[in-house]
Amino acid sequence: MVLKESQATTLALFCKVVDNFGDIGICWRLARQLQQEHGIHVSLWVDDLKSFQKICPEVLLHADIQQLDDVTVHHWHTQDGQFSPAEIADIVIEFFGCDIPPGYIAAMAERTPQPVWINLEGLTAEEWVEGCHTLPSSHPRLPLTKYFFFPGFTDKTGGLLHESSLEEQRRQFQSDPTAMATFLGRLGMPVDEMTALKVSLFCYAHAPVSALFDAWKDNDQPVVCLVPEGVATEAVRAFLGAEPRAGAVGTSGALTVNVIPFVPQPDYDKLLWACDLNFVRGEDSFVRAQWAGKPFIWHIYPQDENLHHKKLRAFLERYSAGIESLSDLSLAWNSVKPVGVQEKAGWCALWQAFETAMPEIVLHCEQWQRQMLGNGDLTSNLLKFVRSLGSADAEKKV
Ligand code: TRH
Repeated sequence: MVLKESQATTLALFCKVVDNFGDIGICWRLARQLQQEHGIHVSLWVDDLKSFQKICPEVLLHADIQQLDDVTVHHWHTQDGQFSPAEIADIVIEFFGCDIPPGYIAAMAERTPQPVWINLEGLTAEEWVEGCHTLPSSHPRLPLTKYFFFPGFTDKTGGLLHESSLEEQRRQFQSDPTAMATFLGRLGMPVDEMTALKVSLFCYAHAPVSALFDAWKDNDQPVVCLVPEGVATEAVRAFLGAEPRAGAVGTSGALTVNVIPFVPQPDYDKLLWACDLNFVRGEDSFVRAQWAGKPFIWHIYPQDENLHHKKLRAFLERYSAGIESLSDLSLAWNSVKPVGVQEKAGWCALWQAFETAMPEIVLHCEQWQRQMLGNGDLTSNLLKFVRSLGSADAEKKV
């Protein structure tokens, strides 16, 4: 890839929102970081503006093209369309094997110099990733090569998304109890509950939420569970005996459940930072919880033939550092080691063991963060890789 000195590097990022918001959550983060920290002109192509708007309320639903945080956002609503080589970016990223429009690919082949084409894959802790990271794949018909880029937890992978100012922002927020209380208060959490164990809950609908609620009701110290609207609706409705709309709140025994609004993405980080324990899911909230420096429990996205069980075990093998109660609760939460719904004693025991280990887990979180930061951040690693493919000219530009 030879880039002209006089022009800024351009990058097109294609994102198909398969389900939920995770895919656009990751791509939006990546797009902003490329633009803000590396001065790259990013065009983000996304097929589902409604999902995008959930995490970024500034998104206009009916705009074909819009400018958001200096990123050009294209509503990608068709596979048709012709492109000229001049319209093709220097770097083209398809997220998770989404099909780039054939007209765009044809123009990529005609462009001189050719763009660097990357398929950004999903995150997994499995070992095979290290062998596949950065592997090339030739296009069956056109003179184009696509490279597979894997995020991951080791220095033989692309690492994790992490903005350069994230640590500083988190530390500032967490060292300011008033800011944290004001933030939680804005979400609807009463001031007199600030001393309770604060838990945020983000999971898929099949998580055993009611079983955990039952265990929390009997907890020694009060637990406040903050649930964004639209999450775990059945269990929350059953607990509250009312519609789980933002603002709804109910208490039973030691447990208070507060339904909070689904917040914009930057506020979600603050929610993770402000809570003592976070239940997260999928990929993006899972990674953000690792940067929050607080204990977390991951609900993994379910896959056919229980493939996700393998992925969960692979992560726990790397992460849990022999803290048994952390693995046990994680496996039960994902029904890998099922605890019967009625087995309240089982859930109470799992929870109590985990709660006791929380101080140890907090220390472990810090150590894990340092280890992950040692792998570099995904955006910088990706650009380093692009540079390694390019000429000396390209090196100066990226
Ligand atoms: O939405 P998800 O379930 O996404 C998943 C994963 O990306 C998974 O890998 C993918 O294959 C699957 O979708 C189809 O969970 P995830 O990844 O945590 O993304 C949620 C996003 O929503 C994340 O960017 C954080 C954001 N969010 C907010 O902005 N505000 C909120 O209040 C909440 C709860 C989340």
